[in-house]
Amino acid sequence: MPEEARGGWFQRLKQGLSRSASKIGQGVAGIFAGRSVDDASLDELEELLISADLGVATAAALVARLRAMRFEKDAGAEEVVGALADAIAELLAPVAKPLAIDPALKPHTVLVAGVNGTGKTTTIGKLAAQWRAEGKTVMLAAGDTFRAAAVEQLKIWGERAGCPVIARDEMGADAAGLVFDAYQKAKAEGVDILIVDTAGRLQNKSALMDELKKIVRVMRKVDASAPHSSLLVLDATTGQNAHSQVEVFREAVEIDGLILTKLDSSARGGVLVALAERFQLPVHALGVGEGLEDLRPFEAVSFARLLLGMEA
Ligand SMILES: Nc1nc2c(ncn2[C@@H]2O[C@H](COP(=O)(O)OP(=O)(O)O)[C@@H](O)[C@H]2O)c(=O)[nH]1
Ligand SMILES: [Mg+2]
Repeated sequence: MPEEARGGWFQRLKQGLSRSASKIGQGVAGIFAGRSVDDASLDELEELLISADLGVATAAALVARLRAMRFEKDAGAEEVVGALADAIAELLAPVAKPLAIDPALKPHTVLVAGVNGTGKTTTIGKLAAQWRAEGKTVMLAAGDTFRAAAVEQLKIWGERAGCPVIARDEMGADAAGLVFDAYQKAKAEGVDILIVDTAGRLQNKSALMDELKKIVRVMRKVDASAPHSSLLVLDATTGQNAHSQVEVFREAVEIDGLILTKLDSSARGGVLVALAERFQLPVHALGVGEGLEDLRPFEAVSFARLLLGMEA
């Protein structure tokens, strides 16, 4: 990756995490100013982490790690932040896994689920563009059939990325039927990757979940192991509601990885740490903007450091 592109990426991530970073950074500085690292100060640190979206269980687990460490008598905020960054990076490392595509599958199918507005369609566009740049053939299925704008948006991304978009013109068309047709077509054409966009409206949860289940069922008629990747897209500015989104979608689909978006805009980065600790689902990538290049693999160490206001 060119240094400039890296710089741009980290700059945007850093900017997006700056609210969390200053909250935690200043909080730690305040707690440990002129005080030693002891039970009372670590209790305060635990409270601070909870208030920074890390959640009760995750904050307790992280602080337990620090309690087990021996800090020097004169250790201050800097040592605590360093130790905390290490503990967070260690917690995040097992979930930092890029999305793996099986080249033997033609197509490898990727189902993309999530609440409306979290960034599913945008993420699909970015993934398609990246895979196209690697020389893979990609097809998109416009499974969000309820809004004309959603189909249009996917078509625009398809054009940008250079891949066909399978869509139906009538609104409210049967999404599962469309996905089935797209899958057959992708298979017949030997396409490398089929990405399936889905609807995410939550006003009728059971209808939404039924539709997702139906999409999975028809995909399994083509290949019993499909969908080969089921991604849940979460908006990182959401906060604690992300937890219930994971739970709700997992009832319908076997989610096997997360993508977090909007890490460039006042993201609640602590939520990602809490999700990692609680669900241990792979975090494949982070979105830091609306452009084709703004999706990158998730890196545990740099994320932990930026979250605490340290240099990446
Ligand atoms: N700042 C920012 N905006 C994003 C990101 N990803 C998506 N968006 C924007 O969020 C809005 C909803 O995205 P969309 O892909 O339509 O969400 P969907 O309803 O889940 O398909 C759009 O305005 C996108 O441009 C991101 O990583 N950063
Ligand atoms: Mg969409």
